[in-house]
Amino acid sequence: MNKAALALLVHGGTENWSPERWKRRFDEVCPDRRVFQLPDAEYDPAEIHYAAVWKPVPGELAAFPNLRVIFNLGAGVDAVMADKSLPNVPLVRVSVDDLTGRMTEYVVLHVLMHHRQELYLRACQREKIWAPRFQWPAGAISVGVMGLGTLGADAAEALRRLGFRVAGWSRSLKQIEGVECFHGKPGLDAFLRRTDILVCLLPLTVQTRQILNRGLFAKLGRDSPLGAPVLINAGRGGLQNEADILQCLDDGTLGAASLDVFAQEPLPTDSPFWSHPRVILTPHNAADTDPDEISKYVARQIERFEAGGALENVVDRGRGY
Ligand code: NDP
Ligand code: OXD
Repeated sequence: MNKAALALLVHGGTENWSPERWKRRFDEVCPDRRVFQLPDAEYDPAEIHYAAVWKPVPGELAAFPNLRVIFNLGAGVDAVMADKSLPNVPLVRVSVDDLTGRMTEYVVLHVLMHHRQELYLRACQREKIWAPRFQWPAGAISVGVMGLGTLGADAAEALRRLGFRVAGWSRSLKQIEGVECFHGKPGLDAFLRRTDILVCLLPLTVQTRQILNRGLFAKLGRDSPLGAPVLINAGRGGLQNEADILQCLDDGTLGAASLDVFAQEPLPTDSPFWSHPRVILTPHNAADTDPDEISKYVARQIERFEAGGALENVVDRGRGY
């Protein structure tokens, strides 16, 4: 007999989010379960007990009267939480080593790009100029990671191993060996003061929306060999005030930025970020969700749940992440 059915609602459009690819994967990892790829599938809403989603359209999930669990196919749940009619069932997010490793690669890559003066060196190469500048050691740079959850804590550890002076900021107090931990509003200013490269891996919530703004950038450390502080944001575009970033880059409040996420994605072609000489831009691919890994993760969680076990990585709806 078939087990309870799963609905797949994937919107987004990029190659990695091909609904057909997810459908094939879920059919493989849930062979005894019917998997309906919406909106096209013929199905009875009452038989849907599980939904696996990416950027579902508000109202879509409310159509399933017997829904038991929603699985968000990424780590950040801001798009799901924006649905005012979201059914009151557990919402599970992604927290897996595969995604964490990818994000740590992105963070290390971009911290090193700025630390090792890659923008300057690439410009020299384009102009055929042989002009090495003094290169300071990693220990001369203080990196501050906003968000010390699954992703931030791992990135902080990797940066510490490379020799950077690493601090982190979170809502609740953390203890990570070799990482100076700050927390809450009272800890924010001290965290920013000692930070030369700011890495943002916060979730987008009511509390964190536009937290990356001029007021915050003005509090960052200015005494490092970098000359001016650097911003790296791989959290969400809604965390940043984009007009402030551009103005701060132009007036020297910020020296450079690596941005993976934007308020509007895809980034419109007329955005000044595309051609800004001190912006390194990536198209929201800091840490791709791998359908092979994540479909297995969801299938495992469903099996455990049906056997009476607890779901993992359930979102706290009150906190919003
Ligand atoms: P977690 O939920 O594990 O961690 C979130 C961290 O942020 C926690 O340390 C939390 O504090 C902290 N935090 C949340 N709200 C506040 C606040 N108001 N003040 C201070 N700290 C706060 O999330 P992940 O690490 O798994 O993911 C983080 C985000 O990364 C996702 O929400 C998503 O937006 C983004 N992401 C981006 C990707 C990309 O490709 N660009 C890919 C994957 C994720 P505490 O520990 O005290 O709860
Ligand atoms: C995620 C993402 O949240 O891909 O996992 O942005």
